[in-house]
Amino acid sequence: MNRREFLAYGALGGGASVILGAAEAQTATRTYELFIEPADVEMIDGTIVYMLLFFGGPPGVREPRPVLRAVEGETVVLRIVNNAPEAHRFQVPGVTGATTTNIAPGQRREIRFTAPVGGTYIYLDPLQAPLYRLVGLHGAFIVTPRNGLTLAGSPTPYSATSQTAAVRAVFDAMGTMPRFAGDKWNPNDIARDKVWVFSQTDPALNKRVELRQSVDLATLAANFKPRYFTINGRSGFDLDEDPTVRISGYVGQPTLIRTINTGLATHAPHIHGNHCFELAGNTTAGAVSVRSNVYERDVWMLAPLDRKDLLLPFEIPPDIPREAWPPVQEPWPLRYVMHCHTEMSQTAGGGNYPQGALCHWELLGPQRPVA
Ligand SMILES: [Cu+2]
Repeated sequence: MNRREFLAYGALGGGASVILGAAEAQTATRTYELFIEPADVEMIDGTIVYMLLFFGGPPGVREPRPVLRAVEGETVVLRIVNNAPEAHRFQVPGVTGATTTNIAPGQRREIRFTAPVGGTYIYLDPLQAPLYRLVGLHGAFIVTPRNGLTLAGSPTPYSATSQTAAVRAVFDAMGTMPRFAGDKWNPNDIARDKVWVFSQTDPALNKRVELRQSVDLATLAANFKPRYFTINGRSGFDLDEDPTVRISGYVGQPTLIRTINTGLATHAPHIHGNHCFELAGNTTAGAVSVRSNVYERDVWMLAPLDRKDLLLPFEIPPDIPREAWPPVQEPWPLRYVMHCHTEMSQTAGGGNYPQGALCHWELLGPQRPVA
């Protein structure tokens, strides 16, 4: 082990969702460096937990759990260095070529693969699954479509070849129908494209890995007792102002939320104030599955390794009577909770509520100010 990084709570996740790889236009390649390393991570209650994390980003950048982004068809070059004391692997499930064999301690590996169709993917260490993924070796891989426009010209997060009529109808409705007056979804506005990686941590399991004790994979799930439930590595009060998680905007600014569950517990996120449109999920083989029937979700199920993309429409909250809109006595912004209906996930350290996986979104005003 070269060294062990200490991650104070405030240092986690900031800005990670805006990292773009070093794009070389002529060759259409995108290069990232990933370092697999131990870290001492401070949880919301001050407890220090041993984790194994991916650090990195474009060459020279070093963020914990970086969000990797690429455009469909680009060649993605990953330079992976294992600075952990045991062997690890890298994989993007469902993406051809995005996998390594064992990388021994101190070794580096370079892989190249073609970015698949637009959508949300997970990268992780598949070795001794689910062990190393639970101990922290996971992250999000986001692919932007080369052509994401609908037939009517509305931008979407999905490649024209994988769009469904139902998903096209949602994006064509934004900014067009009275119910969704305002803007189209904007793929170039990073504030309208959120990545929420839900994960769970059992410090006792991490401790066993730190001490290099054996873990019985057959009984791991039965013995897994998560005490921390995080989104992008944070929980509770620390999520309140996390720029990668917080959603803020005016009525008429639809926002994509890419939700991922890298843990072992099933989540059931619930957003108050608006219903979300469930746009896409994943097949069991890991491919992107764009929905042919788009449901309005109050709560959506997020099983282990699920990825689900939801569109928060930023419509006028339907529980406010139109005669009372816009409110004059309520101060702006109007804030609505996002919590998870798997109740234990709302706690930290064995019961501290509400210090788990919950946050809010906010309406800054009835419409975007004219620039
Ligand atoms: Cu609820």
